Amino acid sequence: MNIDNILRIAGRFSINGNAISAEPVGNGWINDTFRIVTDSTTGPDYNLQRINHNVFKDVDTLQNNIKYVTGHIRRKLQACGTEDLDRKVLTVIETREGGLYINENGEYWRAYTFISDAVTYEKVDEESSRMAGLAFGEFEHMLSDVNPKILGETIPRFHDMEFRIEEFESALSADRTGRAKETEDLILEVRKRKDGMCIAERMYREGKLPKRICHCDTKVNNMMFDRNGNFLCVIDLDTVMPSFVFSDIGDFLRSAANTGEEDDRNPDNVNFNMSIFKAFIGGYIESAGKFLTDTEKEMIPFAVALFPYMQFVRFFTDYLNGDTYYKIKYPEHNLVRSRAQLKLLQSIESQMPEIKAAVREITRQG
Ligand code: GN1
Ligand code: MG
Repeated sequence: MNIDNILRIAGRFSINGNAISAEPVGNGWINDTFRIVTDSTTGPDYNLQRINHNVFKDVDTLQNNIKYVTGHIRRKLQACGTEDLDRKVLTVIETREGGLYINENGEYWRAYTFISDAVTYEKVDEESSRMAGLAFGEFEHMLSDVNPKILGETIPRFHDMEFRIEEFESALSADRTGRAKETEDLILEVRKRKDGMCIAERMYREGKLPKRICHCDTKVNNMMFDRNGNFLCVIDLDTVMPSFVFSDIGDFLRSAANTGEEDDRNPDNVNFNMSIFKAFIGGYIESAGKFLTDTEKEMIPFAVALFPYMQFVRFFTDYLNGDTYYKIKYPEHNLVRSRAQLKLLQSIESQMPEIKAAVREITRQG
C-alpha cells in the first residue's frame, strides 16, 4: 500500500496537525494497522486501521459498538477521577464529517489515538493471568449497567454453540472434501458431547442465564501495560458484543492455560495448566464476582470445557469444508488443530473435580 495514500486517508480523520509518517504496527491477521505521526508538537500519534471487511461484514454495527463502549467506559473512569484517561481507554477519532469510519472503494478505515509508552505480552504467567482476570472482569463490570441489546453482534452467533453444531452437521453431510471417512473418531467425539455443550443456549431461552456485554477475544496480547507492568486498558474491541460471560473466561483459558500450542502436533504436550487457571479465576471473581449471578458462577467449570470444545468443532468444521476460514500452513493443519483442542478438552475433563473444587473455593471467598 502506497504511503502517500495512507497519509491522505489519515488526513480525512479529525487528527491534530498533518500526517507526516505511517508505519505498519502489530501482528494481527484480521486488520492492517499503521502508526501515524503528525507535525503537531502537542497532539498525539494515531492508529489508522484498515478493517477486514470479509470478517466484519457490518462495519456500521462494528463502529457503533466500539464508540458506545469506549464512551461508556470513559465516562465511568472520569466519574471516579481516573487520571491519564487517554491511556486507560481507546479513543475513537471521527472523520472530518463526523463519521466513525471511511469507505473508499470498498476499503474501510478507522482511527484511534495511539497509546504511548505501552507494551503487550505474549506469554502468560500466574501474575499476568490474575491481572487478565481482573481486567476482563472489570471491563464487563463497567459495562454491566448497559442493556446488552444496545449493541449488535459484529459476527452473528459468534459464540453460539448450537450454531457451531449446525455448521458442523451441514459440513459433514455435504462432505465436499471427502474427509469425513478418515475422521470418524473425531465425529464421535463431537457428537457424544453436543447436547451437554449446548446447555447455555437452552438456559438462555428459558430465562435462566443472562447475556452481557463481553469482550469475546480475551487473549493476553489484547491487554496493554505501561513500562512498569501496570495494566492500562483492554484493546481489540471488534468482537465486543452480547454473549455469555463464559466467552471471556473460556477463551482466555483455552489459549493461556494450554501447556502446548494451539496447533501442537504432539498431543502429549497439550494439558490444562491448573495454576494459570486458578490465578485467572481469582482475579476475575475479584472484579466480576459482584455482578455475576450464582448460576453464572456455578457454571464457570462448564465455560472452561466449552471453549476448547467449540474451537475443536470450529477447526474440524473448517477441515471438512476444505479450509475456507482459518489460514492454514499445511494441508492437514486444521486437523492437527482439531486434535490439539480435543486433547485440551480431555485434559480439562480429567481434572474436572479439581476445577470444580477450585471454583467453589474461590467464589466462596469472592
Ligand atoms: C481467531 O485471529 P484471532 O486469533 O484473533 C478467531 C477466534 C478463534 C481463534 C483461534 C473472528 O482469532 O474466534 O478462537 O482465531 N476469531 C474470529 O485461533 O473468528
Ligand atoms: Mg483478534
